[in-house]
Formats: sequence, C-alpha cells, structure tokens
Amino acid sequence: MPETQNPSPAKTTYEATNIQILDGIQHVRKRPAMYIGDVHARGLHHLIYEIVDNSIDETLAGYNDVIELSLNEDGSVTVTDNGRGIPVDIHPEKKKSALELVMTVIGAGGKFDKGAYKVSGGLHGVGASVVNALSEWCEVEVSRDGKIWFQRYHQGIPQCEVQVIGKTSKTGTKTTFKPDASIFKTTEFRKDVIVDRMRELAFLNSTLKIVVSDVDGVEETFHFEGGIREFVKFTDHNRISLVKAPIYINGERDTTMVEIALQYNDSYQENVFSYVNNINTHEGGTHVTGFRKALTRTLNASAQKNDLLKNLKISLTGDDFKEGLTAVVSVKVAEPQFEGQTKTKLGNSETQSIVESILNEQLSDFFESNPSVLKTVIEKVKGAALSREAARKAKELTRRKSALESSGLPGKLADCSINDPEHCELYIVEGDSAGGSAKQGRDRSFQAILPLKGKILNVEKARLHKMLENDEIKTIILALGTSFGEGEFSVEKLRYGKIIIMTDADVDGAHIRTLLLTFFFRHMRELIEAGRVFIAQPPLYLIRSGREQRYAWDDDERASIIESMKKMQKGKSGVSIQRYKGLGEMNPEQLWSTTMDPAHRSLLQVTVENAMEADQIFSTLMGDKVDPRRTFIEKNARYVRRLDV
Ligand code: 0RA
Repeated sequence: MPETQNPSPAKTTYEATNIQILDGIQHVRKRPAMYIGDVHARGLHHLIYEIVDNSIDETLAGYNDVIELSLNEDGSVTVTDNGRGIPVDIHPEKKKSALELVMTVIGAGGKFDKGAYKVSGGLHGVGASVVNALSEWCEVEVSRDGKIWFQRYHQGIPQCEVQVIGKTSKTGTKTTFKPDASIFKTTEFRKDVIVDRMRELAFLNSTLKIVVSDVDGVEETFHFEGGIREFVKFTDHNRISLVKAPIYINGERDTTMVEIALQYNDSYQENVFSYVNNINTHEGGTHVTGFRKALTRTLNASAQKNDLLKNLKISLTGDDFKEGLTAVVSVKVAEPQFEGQTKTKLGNSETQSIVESILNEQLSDFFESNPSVLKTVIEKVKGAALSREAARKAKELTRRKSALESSGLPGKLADCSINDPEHCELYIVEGDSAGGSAKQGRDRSFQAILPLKGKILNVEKARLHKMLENDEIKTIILALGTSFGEGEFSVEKLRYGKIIIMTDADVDGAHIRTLLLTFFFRHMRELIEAGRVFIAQPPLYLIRSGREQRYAWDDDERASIIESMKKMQKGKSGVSIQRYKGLGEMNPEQLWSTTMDPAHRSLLQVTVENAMEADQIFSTLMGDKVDPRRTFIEKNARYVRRLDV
C-alpha cells in the first residue's frame, strides 16, 4: 500500500480533531438558541456575560481584580481581565495550543476555564467557543510568561496560528468579538442592560472592579467594598430605612459559601434578591427557603426572649416578617442543581440547612448585641400582623357581602361570549365614554371590556385591607377571576389570555396606566411573568386628504404621511390633521380598526426583565420620597414622546 493511504497516527488524530471542531462550530451556528437561549437582544447580551463569567471565575479563584468592558465603534465588544491568562501550551494529544482549544472546541470550556464554583444549569457556562462561533470575527490576546499571545477567528475558525505578538510583564486575557449579523436579529448592544448586570456583578463580588466604557468614551466604574450590603442600600435608596445599616452575615460550610445582607424599611413590600454563583435565581429555591425559615425562627425566638410580644394577642406568621424587608441572599455552590420553568430555582437540599444554620447562629448573636435593632424590627413585624388581622376581618366582611368570592361578575364588565381563556381578552379602559366606544367597537365573541371610573388606588402606599376596600381594585380582581392574596391568587384561574390596558395618551392616562401596572407588579406579578399583560397603542393622529385617511402613531409617521399625501394629491393641498386627545374622541369603528382589531393593532407586552430595576422604578414613582421622584422625572422627561401635557 502506498504511504499516503497509511497516515501516521498523529496526523489522524489531528485531522479527526479538526473535523470534530468544525462539526461543533457548525452545530452552534445552526442551532444558536440551544446554546444561548435566543438570537434576539437577550441572546446577544448573553455573549458578553459568557465572556465576563470566565473572568469572574478567575476572580473567584483569587487571581483577578479588574474587568474592563468596552463597547467599540464597529459594534464589537472588548473584555479584559488581569487574571492568569488562558493557558497557551500545546495539548499533548490534540497537538494544539490550549488557547485554540478553549476558543474552538464546543464544550471544552467546562474543562478549561471553569473554577470550583461552576454553573451546571441555565444558559451560563457554555464557554468562549460558543461566543466565538457566533461572532463575525473574534480576537484573543493572552498575556502570560512574559509574552503576548494572539489568535484571530472568523465565524469561529482560526485565521492564523496562535502566535507571539509582543512582550509584557503583565498577565491576563483580552477578548474582542463582533456578533455575527447573519445570526442575530439585532446586533445593537444596550448599554443600560449591560451596566445593570455589571453593577450587579460588582455588588456580588466585592473584590472586583468593573469598568464599562461606551463608544463615546464615557466610562463608568463599579466597585463596592461593602458588597451586598451596598446592594441592599442601593435597592432601598428611595425608601426610608428603619435601621442604620444592613445586617450582614457570611459563613462557609463544606464547599458552600453563604452571604446575606438585610434590612427593614417603612414600606409594605418585600424584596428578596437571591443568587447562586452570581446567577439571579428568580424562582428562589432551597437557599431562599433556608433564609426565610431562619429569619422567622430567629426573630421569633429573640423577640420571645426579650419579652417583646407580650401585648400581641395573635401569633406571628411567616408573612409578617416580609413586610418592608429588603434582602440579598448570595450563595456559592460547587455543584448547583437548577430546577423550575426557567432553570432559576436552586434544588440542592443541603444548601437549605447550611443557610439556615449559619443565619440562625449569627443572627441571634447579632440581636443579642443589638437589642434596639431587634426592637425596631419587631415593632414593624407586629404592625404587619395587626394589619393582616384587619385585612382578614375586612375580607370576611366583603366575603359575606359576596363581593370577592361571588360567582357573579362585576356589573360594569361587558364580558365576551366564548369562555376559553386562551382566546379571550380583557380590555381595561379608562373612563365610561371610552368604555362605551370600546363596547360598541369590539368583537364581542372574544373581547371583554371593563371601564374604570377614575384613578385606582396607589397600592405602593397602601396596606392589604385598604386595597380590598377600593371598588376599582375589587372590580378588577373579580373580572380576572384569579382571586387575590397570599395562597389564594392563582394564575390558572385567569379568565382571559390577554389583559390589555387601554388609556388616553395624556398625563392622566399615563398615571392610570402606572397605577394599574403598580398593582399588577406588586400583587399579581405572575400575570406579568406569564406574559399576560399588554398596553394598547391607540394612534395619535388621523390624517385626511380627499377620500383617503390614515393614522399616525407618532410625529415622524405623521410627517411622512403628510409628505406622501401631498405627492399623490399633486398640489391640491387639502390635508387635514386631527389630534386624538382621548380614546373617547374615536368612534367605535375607528377604535376597533386602529387599536383593537388583532389584524391591525400593535400591543406592547409588559415584561419584567429585571425585577430589581422594576422595583426601583415603582418605588421611585409611587413611593414616599419626593426628591428621587423629581430627579427620575427630570432625567427621563426627554424620553417621553407620546405624552400630551
Ligand atoms: C484555565 C486555567 C487557568 C486560567 C484560565 C483557564 C483562564 C481562563 C480565562 C478566560 C478569561 N479569562 C481567563 N483567565 C484565566 C490557569 C492556568 C495557570 O495555572 O496559570
């Protein structure tokens, strides 16, 4: 047999490796969603987090204290750290630099660049090779052993050997990548989204400094020596705190690290943000269960011990400890098991008892040395218990009057005729006159109309029983059919697939919309999370010319319609513009065709991408402190275009 038919073993391995690598890269490019969730804004930003996560692992291993992230003019992103640098030595079997393997072998990330606290669930941890495969081009520079090593890639494929391009006394890794526009529906990074995540990461890793710079060279630095203590303060900066500083607890057992910061404020909401290996566990899990059990138990026990509950005639429940509580629970777990719908619920059972025992021990010590803090917190908890009792009585009263539990629907509701929730819609409409138009214009088979009389109660400032005395709120709860409150609310009982808020395009309309969203966010957040809440988009202008009439949703659209009408009309200048001030100015047919007809309308879906940010906005806009609200409105006024003051 000729030589060429019988290649050496080394060569076979080398070629086989290359084919495997190409297969892997091709698979990522063919099925990107399997690796990064989606190819929209969320998946796009995930690329950055993936690269940053690798640098954070270097931080957790104790080798890196700075991450620089810059958004470049050409749409690429650079992430730099000063860790040990990705290894560059030649892999003995694969005959390639470890750097090249890390960047090109799908799944090698787990072996090469994850530290002790790796992540085995969710979307994180897919590795730099996936980012590389989904990039038009990518460049890596590794500084180690006195040299700067370099390699460039095109759609994941190396364009040159790993090579030395200079000398250095530093160590670290610098990755620049430009997302591939043939893969992503959008390639525009949002600085606010990135900044939110980088700030969060800096809170969670107090030894780390993160510097973000944008295309204009504007630089923001995040470094919080107080870590999650500062996170709690930041969350509550628009609220009035009941204590001087957050209570901070940390400990370690087996391979689990626990960090908790908490404080009470004078509001009625609870905000517990939980993390596992820096990932926000939206759905909670064993670490949060352990936290709640220990908090309740220790507060109860310390209060008893100090004789603080003697005048209280009812016993405290777990819920009483939630009112006004802001906390961050952050754990680092070696082998996390993620469960739940979005894989953001921690399942490890040992974590619960570890969190519980660390918190029990340290919190009771803390209250022993800080009795005045204990007293303040218990006063707040007692207030919550009394309010709960009052709410129960109020509910019983309304129940007897068959207001919340009755099978009957509110009189004001014009219901639809079919009753398959998936195909039904509820329009919550501002005012009786718009309600009238909507009732006449709708398709009554699947669209229901609920007109509201005026403003609903600002639930940000009200306790439960006050809310249940409010007619508009009662009407909404009844119409939705979901019932209400801890243990009773159920998204499964929802009578409509879509809840659509339809208000005027003026200040009052915006206010009513915010009040409704505040109510849904604070008390029926599952509706928002399930994607059930929408905002209707009525047009702002009707433009007529001869027999033609068209609608415009903003000023740019108005201008371009007028322009095009003038060209067809050729000089016969007869363009009239009607500005809609309120929904009531539209007749039923107009309201149907522009705003309610599924074939032509556009709806804004309400989402909570970032619960922390949403909480900030609601507490600023609807809370007690006036100054932050003024600042927020001044800062955001220029973004408000659709508002007619
Ligand atoms: C594996 C081993 C070592 C460092 C790294 C990975 C590493 C990976 C990345 C990714 C981004 N920045 C990074 N920094 C380091 C340690 C090798 C040694 O012992 O020096």
